[in-house]
Amino acid sequence: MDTFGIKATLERLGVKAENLGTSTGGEWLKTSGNYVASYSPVDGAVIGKIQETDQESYESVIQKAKEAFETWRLKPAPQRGEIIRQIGNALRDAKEDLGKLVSYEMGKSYQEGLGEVQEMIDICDFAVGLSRQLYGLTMHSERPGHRMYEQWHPLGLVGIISAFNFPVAVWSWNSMIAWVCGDVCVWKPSEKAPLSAVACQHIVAKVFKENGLPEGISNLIVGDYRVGELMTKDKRVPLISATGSTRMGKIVGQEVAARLGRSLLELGGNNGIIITENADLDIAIRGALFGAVGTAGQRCTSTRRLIIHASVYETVKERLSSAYGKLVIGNPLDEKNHVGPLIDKDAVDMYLKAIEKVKAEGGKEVVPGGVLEGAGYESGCYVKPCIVEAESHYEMVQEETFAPILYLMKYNTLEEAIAMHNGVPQGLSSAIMTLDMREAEAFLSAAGSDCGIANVNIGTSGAEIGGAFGGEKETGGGRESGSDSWKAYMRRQTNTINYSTALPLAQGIKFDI
Ligand code: UN1
Repeated sequence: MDTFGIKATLERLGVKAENLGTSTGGEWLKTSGNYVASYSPVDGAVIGKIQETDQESYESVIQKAKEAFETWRLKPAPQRGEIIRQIGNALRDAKEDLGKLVSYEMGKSYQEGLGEVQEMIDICDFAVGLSRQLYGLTMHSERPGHRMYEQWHPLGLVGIISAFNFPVAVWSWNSMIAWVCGDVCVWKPSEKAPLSAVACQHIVAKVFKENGLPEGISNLIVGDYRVGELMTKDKRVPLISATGSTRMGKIVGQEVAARLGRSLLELGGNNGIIITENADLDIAIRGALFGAVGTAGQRCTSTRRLIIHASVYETVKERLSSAYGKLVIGNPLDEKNHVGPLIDKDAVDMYLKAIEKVKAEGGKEVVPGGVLEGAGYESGCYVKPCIVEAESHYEMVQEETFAPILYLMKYNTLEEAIAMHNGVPQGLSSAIMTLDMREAEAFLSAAGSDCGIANVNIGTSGAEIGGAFGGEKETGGGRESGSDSWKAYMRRQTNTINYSTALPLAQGIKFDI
């Protein structure tokens, strides 16, 4: 089916009916792997097939990447930044097409597909500036005639494991930063959205080629966890940056730790908003609505819990229910629709089971869920965003269900609200809705939110790339994207230089013969 001109889009992006999935840049390797289909949750159609990476082709990729690192690491960082500037421009040219493919392969609205590509463009701009700002400190030596400073050197091969929900942006946060840092990247995208990765690889490979750069700076490998495992267990890959479920992160983290490699983990969230009696309710409702139903609840920053002051609880419940009543669910490429499908039928099953379980635990459906059927919903992946009144200790409320299920809870004191808010295993994003300065500052204080992201009067999702992105506890502790997250992609070297004619030892130690 040619939904909204998707055929022409695929052609322009170089995505075919059958694609190789293993690439070192402009070169694509044939493997002994199976061809696996990528289905669109929008209409259930096969978008294209892709051949999985095998052990042998993985080895070729790693060899090429190692060779490329030898030259790429010596290119001055601002010159590496110039390449990223060109990639940013290539992404600007491809924005509509890539946004549409992301929307079609993943199921998010076209607006959000465009937003995802914009996030890639933004990180390119950030990385270009960063390429002249990879600063180290200078220190005062305790020894006369000595100088101390630190340098940041490229680390080597960076393995990137990304999830289906942001199939391209999260890769770009990692790769653009890693590239200006002088690293080379090996990307294993989600097996649920591999064609968006193929399109990205074509875009960046062209820029590297036009600049006469070698194969191996941008590499792609495709497959399920077994392909990821080749990388996580591989000593030649000093850093693995993995985004996805806490379950996956625990496995990856342990495999990488077993070889004392570095991992950067950005895992599940169970993000809450506290709505106090001093909230601007217009903003609170809009923030909660987008946070809960945007991307059909499939962002790691999606709002899953509302912790509402008793005095405004009923009003929030009513206003939110009425807003849910106006949501239009359907083909995400059609801009009149607010909510698209879940990624696949397994996700639909998990959504249904979560609703059943929370009801069994005592949860009360305020806006009932369910799977949509009939014309336009043939893929079987469209579900109704739902709202459930629940209690913080319920097992389901403690878990991240990657679907549009929103739990409402009531509180009386801010202390109680913060305790409830922090009383889950995850710690990614959080928000408070209040016009009271004391409440806002208490939420942001050391005794407030325990998350990596804490907002005031905006929702939990939709972070800008300029900040460090990630969270605590079972969210994994890693930080990607802006601020000084780049440090994870480099190795720090402390240098002490003696320009005197003596050789004094540190700590005043005497050692004369
Ligand atoms: C994710 O869901 O893994 O903050 C990333 C946001 C987006 C990124 C989400 N900028 O919602």
